[in-house]
This record gives sequence, C-alpha cells and structure tokens, in this order.
Amino acid sequence: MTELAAAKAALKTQAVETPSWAYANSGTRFKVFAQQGVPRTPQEKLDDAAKVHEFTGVAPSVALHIPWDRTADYTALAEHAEDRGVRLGTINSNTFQDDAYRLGSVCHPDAAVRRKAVDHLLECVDIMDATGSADLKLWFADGTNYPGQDDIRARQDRLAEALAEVYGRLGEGQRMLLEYKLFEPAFYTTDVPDWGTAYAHCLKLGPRARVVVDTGHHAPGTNIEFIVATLLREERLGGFDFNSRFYADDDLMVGSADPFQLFRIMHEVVRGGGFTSGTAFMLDQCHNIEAKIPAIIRSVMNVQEATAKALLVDADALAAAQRDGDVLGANAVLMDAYNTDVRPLLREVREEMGLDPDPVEAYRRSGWAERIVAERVGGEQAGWGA
Ligand code: LRH
Ligand code: MN
Ligand code: MN
Repeated sequence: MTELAAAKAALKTQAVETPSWAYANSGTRFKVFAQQGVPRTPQEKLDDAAKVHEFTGVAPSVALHIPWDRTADYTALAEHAEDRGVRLGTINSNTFQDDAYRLGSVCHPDAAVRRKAVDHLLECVDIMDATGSADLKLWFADGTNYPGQDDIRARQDRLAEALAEVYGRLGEGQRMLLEYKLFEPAFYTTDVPDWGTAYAHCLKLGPRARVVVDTGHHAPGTNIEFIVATLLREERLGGFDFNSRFYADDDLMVGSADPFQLFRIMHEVVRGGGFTSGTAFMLDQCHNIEAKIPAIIRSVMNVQEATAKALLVDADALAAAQRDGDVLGANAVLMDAYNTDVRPLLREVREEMGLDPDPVEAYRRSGWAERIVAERVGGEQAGWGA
C-alpha cells in the first residue's frame, strides 16, 4: 500500500465520538441562549448525532452524561441509537450538580456524601452494562477554595478508596477513564488537577484505568502533545475530550483556536500507535451561540484534517533529519505536512465512502435543521450554566 493509500484507509476507519450535551442548549454562568429545535430528550440528541454521522461517516458513537441523559430503559435507548445508525459510547458521570456536593463528592469530608457519589458511579456502570458501553469517564469537580479548608492528603486517600471500589465493579472489557482539570469549579486546590495525579491513581488501580486528556483543562502554554506522548508510552492514554480554548475551559470547537496544536497532538497519536491502542477520540464541547449540528460536523472535520496532516508526515525523512541533527530539516518535514491542504484528500476519502464531499453543505441541503425547528418545541438544557 502506498503511503497515501494507507493514510486514506486510516481516515476511513477513524471514529470521533460526539457528546450528547453538545446538541442541547448550553451557556456560561451568565446566560444560556436557547436555540430553536434543540433536542428535548436523549432520544432526540441521538437523532441529531445520527445526522452528524450520516454526513461525516466518522462519528459512529455518542457519549452520554448521567443524569442529563437519564431515561427509564437504557437498553431501549441503545436500540434507538442502533436504529439511527449510531451506538452509545462513553458514560460520563456527574457528581457536581447536587447541593450535597458543595464540599466535593468522592473526596468530601463526610462519608455519607462520599457514599452517595460512589453509588452514582456504580449506577453508571450498571448503565454501561445495559448500553454495552465500554468506557466510564470520571471527572470530579472536587477541590477546595481556601488554604486550610480541608486536608489535601486525606482527600487523596478518599479519592483512591472511591476509585478502587468502582474499578472493582467494572466488568470484563470495561475501562475507567479518569479526567483531570487544572481548576474550576474549585479555585485553590483541585483533587485531580493534572495528568500526573490521574496517572498515579490509574497506576494503582490497574491496566483498565486510563487517563483522559481534555484539551481545555491545562494552564495556558502547556505542552499537551508531550503529555500525550508520555501517556501513550506508558500505555495509559484512555482518550481525549477534544475542544478549543483561548482562556480557560472554553469548550469551543476543536481545532478552531489552535489547529497547529491539534496537529502536534495528532502527530504524537500517530507516532505512539494511538489509533490501534484503544484511544477514544471524543468531543467535549458546548455550542452556546452557534448552530449546534453544523458546529459538531465542523469539529469532526477539524479532527479529520489534523489527523490527515499527521498521517502525511514523512516519518522516514523526519527520522533521518533527527538522526543527523538537522534541526531545520526536521522542523521542515513536520511543517510541510502541517501546511499541506488536505481538504481535497478528505473530499476524495468521503466520495470513496459514498458520502457527499462537503458534509456541512450536505447537512444544510438535507432540511434537517428546518424540520427540527418545526417539530421540536421547548428544548432541554444540557446542564451547563443553569
Ligand atoms: C468538565 C468536563 C467533564 C464533564 C464535561 C461536561 O469541565 O470537561 O468532561 O463531564 O465537562
Ligand atoms: Mn471534559
Ligand atoms: Mn471541561
């Protein structure tokens, strides 16, 4: 197979998971702007996600957030997804919205609150059993606002205990993905603030505990591709929550703020065998002011473009330049790939997959946007900014 054919084959099998909450209304803590036609139920979120897959061909699964996507029958929900040509993916837990969690969830000083939080996580594993989901994604809003507020070390012990209980409940083939975040909503300490803390917990738990890199969860200037390279080397990269940031956890469309960073990340994914080692490529975004479905389509395409460029890096030329200490030559190899216009290649890939070469335009022509505005009245709030 030529290198180009290999790149095309990889692009055709790429899978980007879209998040159910990105289809619903969202906002900042100042305002949620309601859009017309947004889903009112988890089923309608899946209907929208199916459209993204229909036009991109590479978004076959949908992440759920519990309780935002609570429903009476998860097996039926999985069937609904299958009927639409998608499947249910990662189950995201939510231990940050109840009043009980004012001082944290699994790290809370009160054992009764910790019990409530762990029970929720165990319920998420029950849901995974019903949906056939492989991954449980944990993000904890736990932390403190003031020095002395709680014991930093004791909170780590409580966290470890909770994680161990949930890890022990995982079934065969199920994984635990632990997500870190520098700050917010806690401002002084965060209990899982960085990849090192997440990695240390995962190491203790076992091989099915892995780290999730949410691209918006770092300090400005952090070299995220280095983290990716390290976690892949250690076989502990569980997946990505892709989005873009300018300032904090902005949750903007992936590849919109810094497409070069996304390329550098995807280069390390390609280098580290990330396409074949169970790395989950998920979006975690909110579309507060822009049309949601086209924004998600655009995001999937941005991931594809960065991936295509990463796949086009001339690995032999790069290795040779690096061996020779040819600093400028090595950098040029990488930049050549980054500066390639891969849009014609991706149009070809889509045509070969039987798709319209322009997913955004195809969606626009489909009439789905008009249909949901006419049919859906009173959309659900995703849970943000409420
Ligand atoms: C937290 C986070 C986490 C949540 C999601 C909605 O900031 O990134 O992944 O589950 O947002
Ligand atoms: Mn996230
Ligand atoms: Mn986030």
